[in-house]
Amino acid sequence: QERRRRFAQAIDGDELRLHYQPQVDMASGEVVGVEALVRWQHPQEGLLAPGQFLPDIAGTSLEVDLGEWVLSQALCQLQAWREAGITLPVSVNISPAHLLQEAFPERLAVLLEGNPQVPARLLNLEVLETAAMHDVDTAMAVIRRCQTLGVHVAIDDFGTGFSSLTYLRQLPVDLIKIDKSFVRDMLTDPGDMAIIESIIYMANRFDRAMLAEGVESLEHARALFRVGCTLAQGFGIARPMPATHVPKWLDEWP
Ligand code: G
Ligand code: G
Ligand code: NA
Ligand code: MN
Repeated sequence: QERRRRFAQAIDGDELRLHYQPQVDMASGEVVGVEALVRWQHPQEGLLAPGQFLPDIAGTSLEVDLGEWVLSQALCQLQAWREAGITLPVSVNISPAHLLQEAFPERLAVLLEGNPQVPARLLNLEVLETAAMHDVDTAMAVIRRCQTLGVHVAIDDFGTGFSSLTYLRQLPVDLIKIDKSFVRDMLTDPGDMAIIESIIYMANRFDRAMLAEGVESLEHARALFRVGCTLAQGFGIARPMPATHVPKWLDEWP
């Protein structure tokens, strides 16, 4: 497919960018990290969001190539920020193709060794609940081996996979990200609020940290705080931004 060939060129031709969206603790005001989100700076079509190209490469080896690029780029950025005196954990989205690859932890180890000044604990892998569901045993083994390297693992879009309870028990993740679809309507839809409260209850029972995504307003932030979720990410806190904007944002953040 033409689109795929073009994307392969984009990886090699330096057309991909990472934007970073802050994650904060509303209780302490602390910035706990940033999530790396890929963009394609297309020479003709402009800055493309993942939704405009990820579907084209889903299930192909390009997904693995993209993941490699994102990981090494994020590690370079971690190193650059540390050299600038900024110690900031970075979360990276890992595609199902990577999570279900038994060789992935070794590959990750090599990438980490390539950046010896970056402590592994500053890297956080976000895996999709739905990806883990395809093959729980492999996902579990891969997650554990990544954690052995020192990296943290979060389960992304939590609650959208319909088997949340079982997977929460089996997957040894450090952080649960409450999907933004539940957060969006939590103020008006009692069903969504009930799901959020249930996720928080479960996360506490299983002793996992949790973060709400899609926090767009102060009202959302307050409501989440009230039900016991203090970690948050969303347009109401900050939009994803280029790495060059992050130091200024950190300076201005309360
Ligand atoms: O940034 P945006 O809201 O457009 O992202 C849309 C989707 O693309 C999200 O579900 C996000 O998880 C995914 N995404 C963003 N960056 C990456 C990436 O580097 N790798 C993978 N696999 N998915 C990503
Ligand atoms: O699937 P994932 O959780 O990785 O999705 C991250 C995506 O969500 C990013 O592409 C980001 O642009 C988007 N996003 C981040 N904050 C908000 C928000 O407050 N509202 C909405 N609608 N999308 C958000
Ligand atoms: Na994510
Ligand atoms: Mn998500």
